[in-house]
Amino acid sequence: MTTPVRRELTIDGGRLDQRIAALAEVGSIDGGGVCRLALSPEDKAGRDLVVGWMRELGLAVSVDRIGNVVGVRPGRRDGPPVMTGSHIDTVRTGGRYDGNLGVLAGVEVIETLNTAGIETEHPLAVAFFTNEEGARFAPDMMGSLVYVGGMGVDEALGVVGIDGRSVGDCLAEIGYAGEAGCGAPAVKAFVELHVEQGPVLEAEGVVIGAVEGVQGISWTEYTIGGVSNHAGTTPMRMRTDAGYAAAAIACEARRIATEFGGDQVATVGAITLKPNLVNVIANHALLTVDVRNTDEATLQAAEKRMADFVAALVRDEGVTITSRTLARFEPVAFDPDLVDKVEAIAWAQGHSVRRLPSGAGHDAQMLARVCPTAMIFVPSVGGISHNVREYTSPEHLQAGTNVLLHVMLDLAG
Ligand code: HGY
Ligand code: MN
Ligand code: MN
Repeated sequence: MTTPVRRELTIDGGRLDQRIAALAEVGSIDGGGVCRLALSPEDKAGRDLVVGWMRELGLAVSVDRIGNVVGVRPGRRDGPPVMTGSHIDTVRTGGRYDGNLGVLAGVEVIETLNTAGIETEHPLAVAFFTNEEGARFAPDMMGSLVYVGGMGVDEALGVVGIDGRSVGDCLAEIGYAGEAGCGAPAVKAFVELHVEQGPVLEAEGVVIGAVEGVQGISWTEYTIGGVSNHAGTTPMRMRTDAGYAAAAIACEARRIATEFGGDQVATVGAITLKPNLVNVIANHALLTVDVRNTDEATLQAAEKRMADFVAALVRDEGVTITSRTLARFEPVAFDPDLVDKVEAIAWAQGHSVRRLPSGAGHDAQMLARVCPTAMIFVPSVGGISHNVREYTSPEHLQAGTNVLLHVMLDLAG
């Protein structure tokens, strides 16, 4: 069957690329990547740039108490907008597309409609949510979680990050401690465009991902206490080695993923030792474990396996270990009708399309709690992300943004 490619409104890919490049200049790091940790001066500069574009396009911009920014374009009638968006904060070694594409594609959709003089029945909105990454302040998707009422705004403002500063202080410092209550405006539907950040679409030569949901996420921080001692004189039987315990947990995380197989992933991304010296047995370790699975029961089994391992480590090594949950979100399924719509519109535009779950967390998984929500993926070259080498071709950026345009038009009437 030939695919019906309709003559239809298309976005301006060059303009989108220019905005992506301009935003990537803010907090740019070697290799073409970006470092704009949430609520940093670089995050502020990025926010100011995007808010400027929103205002130039005539959007009514509001900032809420956790710093979420929403730009609304009126429709023929009032009421909840059809919203798109994502995040512009990045990890320390971020790429220029993670989150940024979703926000700038939304801006491009608005400019395309303005230029074409198209008015929609329902209002449209473009948002960027505070601290999606969670790399500096846990949990991730913090701003959108507060937006949907999953976390109290005062609780979020009180969170202290990895550098000892609070969300509230840093938000005020960058001038984005807004007045608007969180969760306004209510949303009619939410569609987020994002790079896949994994290898699936590229491996299959597919251009558009109709994302069916997001896997469950579990982040735990372990604080390990040992006894510092001389690396040369202390017999092995007399050691209480926090460094060994941290390494053992990292190896168990890998064993769990290997033995569970399937979608199970496990990562120890951060380890710090004290006194962190070549000839001193560590008396302190701080590490994080990130485990994820598309299935909640399996994710819980992985968590229990790790908890049992840690208990045995305390018994056998004599170390003390305390744990703190940094983030815990169950798997989320997106709205089936909206996923169908994404798939149908991608197909009608002549793109190859396949359904898949998201391995990464996204703001959409939070908006799914309050309105029909879906995501559109475009391929990541080499499946690389959270890495300066993150790359998606201009053709694929354009394809994804055109699908977003028409999904939003379809929803907004
Ligand atoms: O961790 C994640 O999946 C997302 O990048 N915050
Ligand atoms: Mn992201
Ligand atoms: Mn990310």
